Amino acid sequence: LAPKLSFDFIRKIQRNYGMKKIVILTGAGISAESGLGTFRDEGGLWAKHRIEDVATPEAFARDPALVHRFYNTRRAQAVQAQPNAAHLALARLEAGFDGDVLIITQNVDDLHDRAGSRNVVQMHGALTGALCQVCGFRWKAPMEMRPSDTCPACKKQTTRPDIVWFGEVPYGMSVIDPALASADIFASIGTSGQVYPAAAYAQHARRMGARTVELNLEPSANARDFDQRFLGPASEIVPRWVD
Ligand code: BJW
Repeated sequence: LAPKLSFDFIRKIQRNYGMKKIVILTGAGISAESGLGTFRDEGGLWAKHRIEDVATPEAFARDPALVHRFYNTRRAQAVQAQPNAAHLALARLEAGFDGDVLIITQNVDDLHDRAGSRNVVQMHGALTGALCQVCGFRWKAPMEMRPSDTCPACKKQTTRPDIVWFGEVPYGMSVIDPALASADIFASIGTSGQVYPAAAYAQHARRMGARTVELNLEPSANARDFDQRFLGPASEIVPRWVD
């Protein structure tokens, strides 16, 4: 369940400013070649569903069954999906790098985890998580969530997917902010740069001294914030960048 960083690692990135640090922001594009749809590309999720219907707290209050169906379908797709060469390359980078690698992912799938990356913040939550809207308890989501589900802790019918919707505060801010401030390299992979606060991270890291790199199919909305760019499918350009 998000966020899931070891306490040791948090201490390390906050204190060891002398170490080499790579911060990597990933978006839907890195999982596209694993068969998971992006949001804003042609035929993407937002072409089939209105944000106002499925990705806001108001939508969930209005029609929880519809929102659960949307996330149940995506949960089933994510379980079937496998990490691709880009996820695996980032896990290799973390294992072989003499310093810290932090992945901040906007993705709610668990493909970084399953690829073997250990230091991952899922800033927009996780399909594998369920959250009680009343007591804040979190647990592993069943494959099919329903409005009638009860919270294991408070027993109320107030459960929701553990996803960060528009208007909600993303997870992991207390880890992300110091990591950006002390990054030597900031890389952005497969994200359109249209959703904040993630869209501002490159600018923020660069102002704090990081070299910024974008890896994407096409330049993102915040393309001016990068010192360097590699264009192409993530499964090709990420392994090339890492190895
Ligand atoms: C490939 C590829 C391949 C394809 N290889 N690449 C006005 C101005 C500024 C901000 C706001 C504003 N009005 C409202 C806001 C805030 C709002 C926001 O940003 N709105 C904008 C739309 C304007 N943000 C929020 O509400 C956030 N919360 C917030 O700001 O809280 C305040 C706060 C912050 C910090 C501290 C204190 C307070 C919450 C945002 C929640 C986003 N939620 C979603 C849905 C839930 C998760 C889910 O269902 O999965 O998260 S929206 C959706 O967009 C999802 C994604 O994580 C997110 C980003 O999308 P992503 O990953 O970039 O995907 P795409 O499809 O856009 O792009 C894919 C890219 O991949 C493209 O570039 C392709 O080219 C590329 N690609 N195939 C490489 N094979």
